[in-house]
Amino acid sequence: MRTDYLKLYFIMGSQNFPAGETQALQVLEQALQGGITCFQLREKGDTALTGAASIRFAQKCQVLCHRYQVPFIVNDNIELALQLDADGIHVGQDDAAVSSFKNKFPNKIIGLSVHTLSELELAVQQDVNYVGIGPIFATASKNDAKKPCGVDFITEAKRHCPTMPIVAIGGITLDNAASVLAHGADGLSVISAISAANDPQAATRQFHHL
Ligand code: 3NM
Repeated sequence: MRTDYLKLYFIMGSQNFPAGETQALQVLEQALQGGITCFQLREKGDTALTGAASIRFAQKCQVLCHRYQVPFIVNDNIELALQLDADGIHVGQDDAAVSSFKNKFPNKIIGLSVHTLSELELAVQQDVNYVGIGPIFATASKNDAKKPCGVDFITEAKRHCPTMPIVAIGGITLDNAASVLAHGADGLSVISAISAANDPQAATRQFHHL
């Protein structure tokens, strides 16, 4: 996988927007115009779309991503990723084990969330393409987020497994993003810094000028 895909990795689902799906698609297009380098559809939680509506929404996101030549990654939902022939799949520690689906995604991007050095070592053994490390800072975007690990953990993780690409996540804003990169992250992953910005396209652009 090209590590530069991780540089500015936007994540969202319709549940992240007061006006739901319509607003989600508008913001995704603005983020693509602003220069996000990867997108993950994370349709999760009580208000998430389900069934045919969730598939239609995912397809619309995928079409937009491909128009801007940005990888379209699906969070957690193996079936949906296969059905849409997504560019990749991202799973957490409580989701399906990478070994249980890896052979179904040849030449696709596989990402795994890790929170400890031992989880990181396992990710290396499982030969995933990148790890998400977080939450770096406190976040309101994930109900069951763990305690923030701080930027120093990124440096520790990079020292421990220098070849594994790391995308940092959790509470990342324009104000703290430079420090996250300075501590060794290959990329930044955000929800609210773009989804809740007054001008999502401008906010996205600003991340490229840190
Ligand atoms: N995963 P925001 S934190 C989706 O720690 C997600 O693994 C996390 O949202 C983890 O940029 C998080 O608004 C939410 O803080 C990130």
